[in-house]
Amino acid sequence: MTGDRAGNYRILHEADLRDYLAGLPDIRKLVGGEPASWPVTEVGDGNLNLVFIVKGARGGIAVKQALPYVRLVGESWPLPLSRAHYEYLALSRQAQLASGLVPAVLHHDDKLALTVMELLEPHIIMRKGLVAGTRYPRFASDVTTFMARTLFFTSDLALSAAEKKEGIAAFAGNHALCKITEDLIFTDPYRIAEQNRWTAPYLDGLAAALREDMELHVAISRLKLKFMASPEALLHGDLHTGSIMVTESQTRVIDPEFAFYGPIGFDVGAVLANLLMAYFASAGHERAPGERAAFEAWVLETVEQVWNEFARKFLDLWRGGAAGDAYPVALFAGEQGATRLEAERQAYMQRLFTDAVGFAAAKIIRRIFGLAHNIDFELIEDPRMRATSEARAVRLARAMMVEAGALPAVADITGAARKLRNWQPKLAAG
Ligand code: SR1
Ligand code: MG
Repeated sequence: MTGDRAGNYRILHEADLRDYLAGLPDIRKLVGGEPASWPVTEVGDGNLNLVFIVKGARGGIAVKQALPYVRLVGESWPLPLSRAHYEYLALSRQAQLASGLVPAVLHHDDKLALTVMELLEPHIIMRKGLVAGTRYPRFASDVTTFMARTLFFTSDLALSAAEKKEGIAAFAGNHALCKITEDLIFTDPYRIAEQNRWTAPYLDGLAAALREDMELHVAISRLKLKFMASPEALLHGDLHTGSIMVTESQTRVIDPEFAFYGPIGFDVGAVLANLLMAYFASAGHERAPGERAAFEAWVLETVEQVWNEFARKFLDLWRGGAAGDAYPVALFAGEQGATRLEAERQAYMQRLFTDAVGFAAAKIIRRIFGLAHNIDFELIEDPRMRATSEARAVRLARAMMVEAGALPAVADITGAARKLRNWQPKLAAG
């Protein structure tokens, strides 16, 4: 049963929430002390939901409640509460598959579209750390473990056909969240859409060029079709650096409310895109030339590690005795079979790489011309500098989307990014 159909939903304000939580014996014990003394603070800065932090004598918790509309836009844009149900389902599956890399769920209420989770402290949203120029030594290893395990073990390489189809069915109702992605990532940035925005007037010419670029329109439409029609594995669905909380020694992937069965490259591409945006935005955050060079080098190294480590871990799982109904063992017997299957694995990974690069490009372009932007660029105060960083990112993104053949390996992408670091785009006059 999902929140939409269940009734009894109400938006909880601080005092209501305190009373509600006080009525949950396990939560009350965990937080500790008298509920009347618990500070409850709404801290959500995402686009969709309410997020509260509640602290008590013994500990703290985080509480997420879905609103019946898009927070960023308001009540004029209704959105199903059922997304909280899919997020809970995804978090539960991810906890089984990638233990320790997602927050522990302590309580879920479908009717209130509310989930109580462990409080991640002193973790911060990774995007904020990247803006500050902080390096995260565990990140590449943790995020690739998360992706390799959640994507491999929910794919046809690991599941029977029946299990896989039941998985697809369990998430099929999350189509309103998919529709957000289909519109905001794969359609709107390439047409006149009311909610689009960009760093005007500097990027006016680039925005207009995007609307005329038929090669790009074909490429983005192919990617959209792949997103809509390739239920390869259970995706996180919104795996940007705002959906990851970090310390220098820990990584937690949060917020899988966009989860559904889709193309594996979409999650991998999201991580690559957000690192590349952090790289291009970095020039706009430096106070002295070269000040962030070590950080920028780390970001590009991390881009390479994310792809290489993901591919290695995914392949290891596959080689380690995949029990899924795809590639039946009986068809690959003997030395010849083993050799042919290994060649097939390599071809599969090359295809995943091409998908990931295309999706990464789409994710960069949407953050510069679509509705939802990110603080990597938004916090660059000087609009001309911001537009310069954004134009560099768009130049790489276009090449990634329509000239994929010229960038066949991850080192080609990072090499191209490095070359664009000081490129001076022609901007419209301010
Ligand atoms: C209207 S929601 C805008 C964006 O916020 C989420 O984080 C997703 O990325 C979505 O596209
Ligand atoms: Mg989110």
